[in-house]
Amino acid sequence: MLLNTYEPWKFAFSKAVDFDNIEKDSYGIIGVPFDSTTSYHSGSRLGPIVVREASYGFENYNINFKTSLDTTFYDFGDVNVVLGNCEATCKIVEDTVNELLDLEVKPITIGGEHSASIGVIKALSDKYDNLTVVHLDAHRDLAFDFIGEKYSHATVMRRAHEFGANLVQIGIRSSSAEEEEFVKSTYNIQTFKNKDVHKHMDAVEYYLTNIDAPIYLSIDMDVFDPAIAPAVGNPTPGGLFTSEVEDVIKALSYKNVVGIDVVETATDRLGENTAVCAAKAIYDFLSLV
Ligand SMILES: [Mn+2]
Repeated sequence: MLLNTYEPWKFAFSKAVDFDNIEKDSYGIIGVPFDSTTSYHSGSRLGPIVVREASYGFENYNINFKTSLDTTFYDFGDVNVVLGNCEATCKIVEDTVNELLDLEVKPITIGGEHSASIGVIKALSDKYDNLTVVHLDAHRDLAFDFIGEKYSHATVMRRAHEFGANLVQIGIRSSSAEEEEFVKSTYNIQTFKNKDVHKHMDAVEYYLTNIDAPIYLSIDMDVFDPAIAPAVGNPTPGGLFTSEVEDVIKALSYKNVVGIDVVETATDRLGENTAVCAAKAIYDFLSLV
């Protein structure tokens, strides 16, 4: 082959996009290069670039799961975000995801800050009754508003809950008193804290396997321990190991997963740990479905 086909701005193994012949029931990657409400470590607007580039480190055969990545998926590029305007960006993401759903393509979103998920979850909760969001994160992201803003990386799951989604929060190890009160006042938020995962992974898998609803998987990269994935908006010690996140993805691969996102990778360095782990989560999911 004389032509160089390495295309680092598209996720590795993705199929060339031909809008007249998009395969139904496939997956579609979109990037959301946005980080305007970040409160601590900024830089996740570069997540889509570094995560795609990191995807070229993996083999087509996935030895952990004894399977090859043969699922049809596309990389549609990045949405046009409105830097400085989270609400407008969420609306653009929602409209873009609705276009994917019209094509019968399930969204895989690469952030960007976690607010990238708001528009995706809005579109999916409009389409599916009883959507359940499986949310891997160090934080609950259940604040009603954050510094006066309703559309923020810290309010994502509160908006999702308002849209009618059930929540399963996994890896939690940081929260406010108000968020804990809110969780107690509702019936449809299930919590597995970081130590629940470390000590009782079988209980987590059992719970996930018994969900009888369309599932959306949202992975904030800060769910990993900072020793594994340090370049995130809010690093928090005591996080999950790579193998634990693999187990969650494996358990969900038997279910009706209607979309996923991997957000909060905040680095400008190619080959950085966090970007590699984020790309691996997407690669593992696509290998299993
Ligand atoms: Mn978080």
